[in-house]
Amino acid sequence: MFDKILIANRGEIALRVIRTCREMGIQTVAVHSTADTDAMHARLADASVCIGPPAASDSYLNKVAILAAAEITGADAIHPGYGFLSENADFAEMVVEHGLTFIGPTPEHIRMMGDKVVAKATMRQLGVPVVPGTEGQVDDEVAARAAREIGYPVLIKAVAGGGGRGMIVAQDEDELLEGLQLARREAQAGFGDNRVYLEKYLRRPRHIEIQILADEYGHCIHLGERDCSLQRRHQKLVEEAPSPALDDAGRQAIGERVSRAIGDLGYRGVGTVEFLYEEGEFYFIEMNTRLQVEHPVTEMITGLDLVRAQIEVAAGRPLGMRQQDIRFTGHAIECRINAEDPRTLLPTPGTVQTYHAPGGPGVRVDSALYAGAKVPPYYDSLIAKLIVHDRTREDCLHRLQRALAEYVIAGLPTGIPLLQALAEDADFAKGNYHTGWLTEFLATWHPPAE
Ligand code: MV4
Repeated sequence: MFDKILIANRGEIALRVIRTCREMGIQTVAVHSTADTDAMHARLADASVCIGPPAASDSYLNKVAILAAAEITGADAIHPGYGFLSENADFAEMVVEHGLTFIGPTPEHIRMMGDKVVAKATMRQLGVPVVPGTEGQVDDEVAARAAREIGYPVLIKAVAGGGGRGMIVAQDEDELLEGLQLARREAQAGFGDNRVYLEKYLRRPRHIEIQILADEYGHCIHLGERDCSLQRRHQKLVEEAPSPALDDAGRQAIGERVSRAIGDLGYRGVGTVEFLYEEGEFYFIEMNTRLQVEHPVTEMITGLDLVRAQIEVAAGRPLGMRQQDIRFTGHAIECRINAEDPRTLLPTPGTVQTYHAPGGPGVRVDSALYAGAKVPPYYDSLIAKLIVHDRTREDCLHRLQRALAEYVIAGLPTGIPLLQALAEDADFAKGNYHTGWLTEFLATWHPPAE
């Protein structure tokens, strides 16, 4: 097992990793920018190294500075958290070349899943259902022919895109030809790669993702799904497990397909296989090769520690459990608390004046906040995750309402009022929502007066 792990991240996820390392008896090294000198992750780690100025490109994305920090402190592995360098195959490669372990999949698997077209073709060959569409990039003529076959509306996607960037819907051939031009221009400007492909456009899908865990000996298990349909501009706001749209048989069917495919790939680590789900059908869209923000909902219903599992398989240990050992218990919901205006999505950085986190049965808070903490303007606006667990979805919602009402974060505006409105919404209570639902909700919602 590793003696010392460097965490190449900040905020709540850096704390999350430090906590598991401490339980495993592994020393931790934090890295921080000059804006994060007093940040909780830098204080909580056994050692901490300043790696550069505030801008992420100079600090948390600075590969050389992070490797130097690992070298100086004698770390033997690097945990990338999520975001930043977590899905950067070049960084993973550099880590390995320096004789360290990257706590994640191999650079080859990261690279494979980073190319959305390769990812989709690979998954299709492995028997995972994908959205009908073109095999790869298309010119105008091939696109027009393919679109007639697929049926309009179609969606134009950038090969190098992902996360919803660079997608254009076309209702007919005129819109298609126009959209292809625009999509190529945007893809070239955004990703330096103008290739685009087509898919059948699903109008009101849910976003359901399957959590997998694999060791390097070809064993792979699934840990059920998370329903992440409550998002806006591709920013998830609420995630839950199990999905209100799935039953046990449906879960088992897709879970087995996915875990067989990922096992066949020889993938090692945790991963998330993302699907659109509409009218009882799953359609693969992407695979994330990192630990995700919403991993705690899976931890709550399985009782597992996914960071511990990541560290163990990265150290070359075989999985300590089989699929039949996994039991799903109760229901979990995660709310992302952002320091941003929920209407404009503009960040609202500042200093936390008063802080009181909820607690009690079935309540978990993952956050690096404290009274007096500064929320710098340079990074993601996620400042806390509130996760609640209870026996049924209905009880879980009541617990969520109770916990949100307890939460005090004074000094800067947060998304808590919006989350309270969602937790009391009748459609949400029924589980009746899809990926367009939150945008529709926000069109009529107004923040309560102070
Ligand atoms: C789609 C789609 C409809 N049809 N693909 C957005 C993020 C990217 N990973 C895939 N996305 C979508 N792909 C087809 N063929 C609708 C979306 C989409 C979406 C997906 C998941 C969660 C939220 C979303 C919000 C808008 C659009």
